[in-house]
Parts: sequence; C-alpha cells; structure tokens
Amino acid sequence: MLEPDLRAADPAIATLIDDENRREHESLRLIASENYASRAVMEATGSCLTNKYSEGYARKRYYEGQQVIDQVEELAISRVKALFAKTRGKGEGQDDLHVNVQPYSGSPANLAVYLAFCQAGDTIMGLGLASGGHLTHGHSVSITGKYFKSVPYGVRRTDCRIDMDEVRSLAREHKPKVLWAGTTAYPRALDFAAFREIADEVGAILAADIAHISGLVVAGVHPSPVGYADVITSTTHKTFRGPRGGMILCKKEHAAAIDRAVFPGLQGGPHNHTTAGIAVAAHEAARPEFVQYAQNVVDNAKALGEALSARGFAVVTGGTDNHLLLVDVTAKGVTGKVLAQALDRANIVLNYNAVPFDPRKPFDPSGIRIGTPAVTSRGMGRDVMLMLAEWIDRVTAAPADDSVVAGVAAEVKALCEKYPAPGLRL
Ligand code: DSN
Repeated sequence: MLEPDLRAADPAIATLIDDENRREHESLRLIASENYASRAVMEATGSCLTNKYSEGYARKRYYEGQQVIDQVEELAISRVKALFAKTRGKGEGQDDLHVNVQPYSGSPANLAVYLAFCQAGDTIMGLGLASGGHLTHGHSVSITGKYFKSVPYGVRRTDCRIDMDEVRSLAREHKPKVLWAGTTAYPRALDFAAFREIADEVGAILAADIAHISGLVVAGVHPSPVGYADVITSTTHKTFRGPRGGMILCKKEHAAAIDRAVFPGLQGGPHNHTTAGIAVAAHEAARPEFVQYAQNVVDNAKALGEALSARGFAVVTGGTDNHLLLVDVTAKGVTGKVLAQALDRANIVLNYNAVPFDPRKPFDPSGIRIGTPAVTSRGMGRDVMLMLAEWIDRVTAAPADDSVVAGVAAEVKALCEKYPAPGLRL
C-alpha cells in the first residue's frame, strides 16, 4: 500500500496505483522489455531529487545549488563505468570509457547518436523493424527514417538469424555513417566483433543499442560490445532493472560530441531522481546475485522455449540465447493479437509481435514475444516455465472459451501469491 500522503491528497490516483500494484502482483509479466525495479530504486526515483534543475554536467552547470546533484551524477557514472569496464573483451581499460546518464530513455539516447555523428540526409543502417529491430534504427515512421536515408538489413529466410553477409554487402554498397547493432525482438546473441569489422571496412560509426540486454551484458551472460562499438546506448529499466531512463557509453574520443548532443542538443535539465535510481540499480547489478539472476533469465527463456517447442509451437530460430522468445502461432490456428489478448485475460501478460517475413500486418501479426526478465526477478524457475508452457498451450487451444481462460487465470493468480515481486507494496 502507498504512503498515506498520496491517499489523502489524491485518492483517485492512489487507488489507480493500488490497482496497478495488484495487477502486477497477480499476473505473470512476460513483456520482454519490462521488469520490476527494487524498492530501493523506486525510493530514489520518488525522492526530492525530482525538484532540482541542473542543466549541464557535473562541475559545469548553468544553475547554482548543485552540491548534491553533482555527486549523485558522478556516482551513477562511476558505477555504470565500472560495471561495463569489467565486461570488456577488447580494449585498454576503464579509462577509455565515457558515460552519460542523462538521456530520458532509449529513444532520446539513440537520437543523441544521430545528432553526434550525422547530418540530415546521411545514410544509416540498422536491423529492420520487421526483423526485430527498433523504430529508432531508421524505420520509415520514425524521425530516424524521415531525416536520414535508411538502409535496413534483415535476417536470413532459412534460419531467421541476422545475415552478416547481407550487412557487409549493404554496408559496402551504401557506406552508412552509422551502423546499428541492436534489437528489440531478436532471440539470438549479437556478433559485435563481426559488426566492428564491417564498420571498419566502410568507415562507419558502430552503435550498439543494448537496451534489451544491458543487464545480461554486465552480468557476462551475453557478449559485450565494449571495445567493439564506438558508442553504446541502453535503457535502464529492462534487464538492467533500474528506473525508466537511458544511458550512453562511448569511447573517450566521442565524449564531447555525445555530451553536446544530449545537452544542449536534445534535452534540457536531466531527471536527477532517475539518475539516482540508475546509480542504485548499478550498485545492485554489481552484486554477485545479479550474475546469477541474469543467468537464470537466460536459463528460463531456454527452458520455456524447449517446453513450447515440445508442445508444437513454432519458436523462431528454434530457441534463444537471451531473455526472449519469438513464437509464430499461425500453425496453432490463432493470430498473435487474439492470443495475446486471451492470455492477458488469463493473467499472462505479453505482446503480439511480427515474426520475420510475416505476411500479416503489424497490428495483428502472426506471433507473440515472450520475455523472462520479470518472472525471474520474482524467483520463478524451470518448474514455473513448464507450467507456463502448459497454460499458454491451453489458452492457445481455446482463446475464446471463457471458462478455459478463467481457469488458467485462477491458477496463475494462485501461483503468483507464492512469488512476491520486488518493489511492489501490497
Ligand atoms: N518498447 C520496447 C520494447 O518493448 O522492446 C522497445 O523500445
């Protein structure tokens, strides 16, 4: 339950927050980009730091009264730097990394990369949205596809994996200014070394968008782009388990360009309460338990993928290397949207998603995306993944049957009672 102040001041919002607390507690959160931030992260985010303006960077601000804020931002930066420096597979050491924790979220972080390195009309390359890329990697409806000449690469028809030969030949032909290595709905590990080779060959800036996998990267269960990418962007609220926010890491030589692009190029004052939450999350991610957490996220995703495959689901690429699965449900006689909505009624919350080469429209595509970061934060393991596969199977067989859906909803709710989620107050 909430503190009494909010309840007295604004009962309507207090009640809605209570409702969301209960919904998050009673349902299985399988949206691959979501997680549960800890109470400590939420306390920092809900603190008086939200009151302060601090345009600029530590020791170089445009407003007075930064005695505390400078320390908060410097602490967040040093913790993030330390986490990523130890993931380095290549390069000279921590001193080569520059960190900016001011981007409001992932999309602004990515826009800062464009502002730092491109002029309008320049060519950029990223994984197409339909193949699992992000809007901000050059999709036509995004400013990044309107202001730049976007050349998307895709995945192979045969195995739905990123086709590095296609990336190389498109890069040779189009000579992009920025080459993105990053995904939102791709279940396999990214080969940052291969992307680096291609970027070097064509003189591109290699930008790694690790929003989905940053927690896995710092825990060492996904290869790190540090030492390969010129610039790395991430949100802070997915596998990283922090507040909603963004961060950018780059080689020292690009520090001034990135900092200028974030402020004053794109943003005004940083959200200092979020910066504090990022610092807390980085502190939590430095603990040995976080490595185990990240390994469990991947193990759970693999277990769920195997269980779904055994039940006849078409798991794209045949499985996963990371925290998510993409499943084509066409052969089960249902569309992604119908299934996602039925599962939501069954307290299993995920999103409908296009699959590679999807013949259906994005608003009602052929697949669903399933992520394990949040359920793993609740301490759920392999046994729950097997139950989950059975529940998904049951709802898939009868998405319009209210009694089937209600039966699964009740079982899910009973299970959730045994696994309190971090950060929720009930
Ligand atoms: N909305 C995020 C996701 O779900 O992957 C990406 O920005």
